[in-house]
Amino acid sequence: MADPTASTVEHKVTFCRICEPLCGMIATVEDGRLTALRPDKDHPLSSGFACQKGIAFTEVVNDPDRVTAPLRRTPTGFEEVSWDEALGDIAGRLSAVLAAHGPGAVGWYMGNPGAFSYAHVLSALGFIKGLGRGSHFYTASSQDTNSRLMASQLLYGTPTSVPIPDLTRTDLLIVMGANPVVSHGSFLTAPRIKDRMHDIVKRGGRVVVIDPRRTETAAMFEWCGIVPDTDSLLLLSLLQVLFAEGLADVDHLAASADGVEWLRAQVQRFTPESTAATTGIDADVVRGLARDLASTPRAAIYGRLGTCVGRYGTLTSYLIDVVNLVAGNLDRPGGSVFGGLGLPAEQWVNTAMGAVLRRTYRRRRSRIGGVPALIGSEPAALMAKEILTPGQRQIRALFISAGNPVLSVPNGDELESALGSLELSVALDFYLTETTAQCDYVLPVTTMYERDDFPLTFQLFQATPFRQATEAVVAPVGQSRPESQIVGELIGRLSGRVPAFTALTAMGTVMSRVGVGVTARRFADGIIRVAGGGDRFGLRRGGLTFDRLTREHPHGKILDPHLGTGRLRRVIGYPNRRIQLRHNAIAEQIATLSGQQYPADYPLRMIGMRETRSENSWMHNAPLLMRGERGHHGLMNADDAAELGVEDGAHVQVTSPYGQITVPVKLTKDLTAGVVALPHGWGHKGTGGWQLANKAGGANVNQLTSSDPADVEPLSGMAWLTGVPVRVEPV
Ligand SMILES: Nc1nc2c(c(=O)[nH]1)N[C@H]1C(S)=C(S)[C@@H](COP(=O)(O)OP(=O)(O)OC[C@H]3O[C@@H](n4cnc5c(=O)[nH]c(N)nc54)[C@H](O)[C@@H]3O)O[C@H]1N2
Ligand SMILES: Nc1nc2c(c(=O)[nH]1)N[C@H]1C(S)=C(S)[C@@H](COP(=O)(O)OP(=O)(O)OC[C@H]3O[C@@H](n4cnc5c(=O)[nH]c(N)nc54)[C@H](O)[C@@H]3O)O[C@H]1N2
Ligand code: SF4
Ligand SMILES: [Mo]
Repeated sequence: MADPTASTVEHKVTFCRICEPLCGMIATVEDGRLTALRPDKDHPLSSGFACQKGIAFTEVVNDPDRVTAPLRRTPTGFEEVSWDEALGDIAGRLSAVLAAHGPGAVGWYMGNPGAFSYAHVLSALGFIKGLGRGSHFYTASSQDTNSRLMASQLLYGTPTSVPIPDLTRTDLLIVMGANPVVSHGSFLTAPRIKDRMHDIVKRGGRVVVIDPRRTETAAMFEWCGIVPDTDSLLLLSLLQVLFAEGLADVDHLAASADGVEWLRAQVQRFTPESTAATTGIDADVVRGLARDLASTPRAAIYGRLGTCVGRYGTLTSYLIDVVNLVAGNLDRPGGSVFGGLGLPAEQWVNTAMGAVLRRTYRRRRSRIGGVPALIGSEPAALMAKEILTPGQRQIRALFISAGNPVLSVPNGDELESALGSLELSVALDFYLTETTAQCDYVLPVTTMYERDDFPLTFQLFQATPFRQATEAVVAPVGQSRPESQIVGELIGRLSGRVPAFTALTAMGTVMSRVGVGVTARRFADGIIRVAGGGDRFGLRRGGLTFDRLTREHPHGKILDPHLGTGRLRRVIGYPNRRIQLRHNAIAEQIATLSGQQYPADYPLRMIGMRETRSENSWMHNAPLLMRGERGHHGLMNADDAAELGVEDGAHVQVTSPYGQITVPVKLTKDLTAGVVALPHGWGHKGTGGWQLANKAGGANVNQLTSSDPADVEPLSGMAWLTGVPVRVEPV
């Protein structure tokens, strides 16, 4: 007879969704509770690798500090309320705001983890856009990728065509402003990315890292130090050499791009000798790199966060692609190539989408600062001012899901106090953070292991074309609910008051309870089915569906050993299917490059720094990751420190024109002179409910960054997060 006290233990195949490689995981579930996570040896790409954060996620799921019931703020702290009460009050107050001020008074900020849940993205977007014209939508991408997307919009006519390095075939990888050994790769889904880079060297190739810091990646390969925020000049010099030395791939250029002569004229004056003093890179090194890029048949430059968040993010990203193009490495095996979903009629999809997105970009501007709205989202750096500045479209109600903008967006203090002035603020999160603790309601959401998933956002960036989907491995903890369900209930309650929602509910799409989740899943299933490898709704026998992926290919399925090339015409969104090099906006940016001045009393430059055991702001409450009394500290060049009388481990005051923090610094030789590296995501000052994180504390580096509209990158709305002028003083 079965022992009724015996526990059931299951091992469920799934994958991690903290960062972009999406490593395979095996979840141990005992009596319905997640008790352990270990790397999946049978995952075809991550093959037994997972990092410490992935393993530590059990502690997040079961965190005693986790919010597992709806919370309402009262003058004396948060109180638990029922879902019905919370949603009823939110819907009522939102309706009042809408009735009095219209959709322009409502905003939604979706943070980074949102991008890892297809249902979250689709429901948040559907909700805020469904409210009507004028509503405000923000994502973490204005602190992360918008400049990269903008460069694609200019070059290829659509922000969604973003090339990635053909990692598995390249023989020369130039990594600019990325630290994949710590970040595990970004805008690039490549499990075991460190091994993949070592493979390049093993097959006789090279990896060169251009970075102000000799990072964990640079230390393993070749390092070329650069002065922060000067990459555009380096890239212009690479182009100057490629043209001047006759190394440009003129046939490829003529066949695929318009504006080549214009480009040649733009770069002419940027000889390596003329830029060396500003970039800190010798002319010989630049010439060598240009020659290697042109003569190595399989070579690629790859830029990421460090090249996106300077004052010239769009220009730098644009120039990275242009160097790849001119050196003959764009859309070629081992070069910089375009992933894709393998949709039928791909080029028509891109043309149509490009036309719509370019039109939105031309027409929609932020109320404050007049910055164009790339991919329909506004610059989060301006969110506080949108809340605080009276007038039409002033934000009075704000939803924040999967984000901690008080720590992640420039001028955290300004945003924190702005949140307090809202008529309604609602967070969808499982922690009380520096941000969510300022909200009227905190609605508890499921973690990634409590929901099904298909990583829709990351399909385009896979170094090896691959599909994996998962079902939830445990039931929602406590009263938590998936975001899509919460949104569905709100839509149901707003029906009759918001026209689009009334239509949706009337159409028979049951937009209450699980309705939105089901609709989103149908959409994801539809994408899987029409995309490469899909069953094309029955036309292709044995092809993939969402269900078939989870049931028959739980460890995922490689679709192709390599990315496709020769795809340029299909990924371009311009009707003439050619790359457009010539843009007045680019010429204007190039013209301002040499004239940049820094205020004299801020002689140093601040850069960011990601840490192996952090994920932005939100994994500082997991004991496994905080072992060894971990805390916040910056890095300083040892010679700079000696000059200022700063000792190793000492606390220093860092001051920028925008704010001031105090932080301990370690001294290092592995940093370009004049540079201070400060990790973001710290500054847990006790307002949140994560006790271990609060104990670790730290400073909010985004007190040093600017939320002035004049400091937002004008083409893409990107926040300016690197190369910020600072002064350091011992305390
Ligand atoms: N462990 C860990 N992994 C993460 C995260 C995390 O917080 N922790 N965050 C995730 C997220 S949200 C993202 S977007 C990705 C980011 O992924 P990456 O871009 O690979 O990671 P970063 O560490 O931000 O790398 C940026 C690099 O640019 C350098 N840099 C700064 N300024 C400049 C400059 O002006 N020029 C050049 N050439 N380099 C510069 C920095 O020194 C740094 O090494 O990482 C993801 N993965
Ligand atoms: N100075 C400086 N600032 C930066 C950066 C930098 O390099 N330097 N990097 C920028 C970058 S690249 C990024 S992406 C942003 C990140 O900025 P944000 O996305 O605003 O903040 P995170 O710290 O990632 O916080 C994520 C929040 O989501 C919650 N969460 C986790 N999983 C889920 C989920 O499944 N659902 C929901 N609803 N909530 C969830 C966590 O509890 C946490 O509160 O920071 C940016 N800010
Ligand atoms: S590298 Fe990223 S995806 Fe892989 S286990 Fe670590 S956190 Fe998860
Ligand atoms: Mo990011």
